Amino acid sequence: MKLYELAAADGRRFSPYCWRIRMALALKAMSATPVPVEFLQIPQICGGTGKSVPTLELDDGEVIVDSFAIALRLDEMNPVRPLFTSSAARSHCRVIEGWANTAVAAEVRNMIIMDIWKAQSPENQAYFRASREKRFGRRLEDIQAGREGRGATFNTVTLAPLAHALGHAHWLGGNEPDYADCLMFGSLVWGPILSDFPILNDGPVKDWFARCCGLLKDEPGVAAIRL
Ligand SMILES: N[C@@H](CCC(=O)N[C@@H](CS)C(=O)NCC(=O)O)C(=O)O
Repeated sequence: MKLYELAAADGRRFSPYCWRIRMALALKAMSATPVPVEFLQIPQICGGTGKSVPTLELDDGEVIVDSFAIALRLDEMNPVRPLFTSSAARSHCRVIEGWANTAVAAEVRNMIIMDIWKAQSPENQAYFRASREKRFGRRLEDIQAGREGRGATFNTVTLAPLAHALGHAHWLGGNEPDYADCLMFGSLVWGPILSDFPILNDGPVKDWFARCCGLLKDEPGVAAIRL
């Protein structure tokens, strides 16, 4: 099977949603052939079926778009080392997904949005700037401005629920990592992949993030992460 993933001009893979699936595959000891695509190539994935990344294309031609749908499908295909151990776990992961998307990944994006832009090829820079400035109603420079001040609040307020959970268990999945860990890891990892701006203070979240990096040390880009 093939995993279409977002790549920067130099090949670095940085999408939070794609990293969720990269980690999910690693937890399940499954593999997919990576197909790196840049922003402007996304509309052509699988003849236009894959409208966003990650997109998973199975060997029989089935195409699955959306990271959560892909995670559910991976468990159907291979129930060993489940990403979701129960229907309650699936439901709780939806809560974490909503929070991860709207608060965590969004705040990381706002702190590194110029770094995201810089990492693209010229034509993808133009697309990224135009689409994001239209979506957010502000220049990229203005979105990122003041990140030094926001970094502290991000750690003490936004990430407080994560630090709370990690005070009670080694992983968000409890004794073993599960899809909850993938959701949060993906939402954070694009910071250190694309930017020198430090997004994590010392503490339980940073320790857990380092444990996730340890699990994924063979994935391209992870060994280079400096926290
Ligand atoms: N809900 C989707 C969101 C995926 C998503 O938004 N991916 C971004 C890349 S990080 C994308 O494909 N963007 C297309 C674009 O900006 O043109 C998921 O979880 O897979």
